Amino acid sequence: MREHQWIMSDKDDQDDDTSVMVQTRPKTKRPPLYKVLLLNDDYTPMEFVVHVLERFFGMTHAQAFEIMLTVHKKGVAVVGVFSHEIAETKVGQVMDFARRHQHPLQCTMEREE
Ligand code: TYC
Repeated sequence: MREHQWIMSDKDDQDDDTSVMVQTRPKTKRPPLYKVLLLNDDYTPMEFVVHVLERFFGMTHAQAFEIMLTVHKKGVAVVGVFSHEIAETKVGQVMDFARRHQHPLQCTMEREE
């Protein structure tokens, strides 16, 4: 139904002005999604990153290890895609957990195209 369009005919227009009322699209726009990104650094232990991915992103040990290695080699990886509120919560949880353990691990979010 996203492509549906209509133009209200004059006889259905209740007010007495002469403007043309045009509804171009039904209002069904989905909210934007946000990628949560994990960044590499030289100091955070690999096992800590694996633990973060298991704990906050529900990954298995094998999945977490694979993503951790991708970040280690490429510098950054998407670890999940969420609504704005959930993405903010995940970033906060990771940053807080890393800070409490005195690791410089960085986690950010980015709006999806
Ligand atoms: N590069 C880190 C090391 O060699 C490991 C690491 C991986 C750090 C992923 C951060 O997001 C990260 N200990």
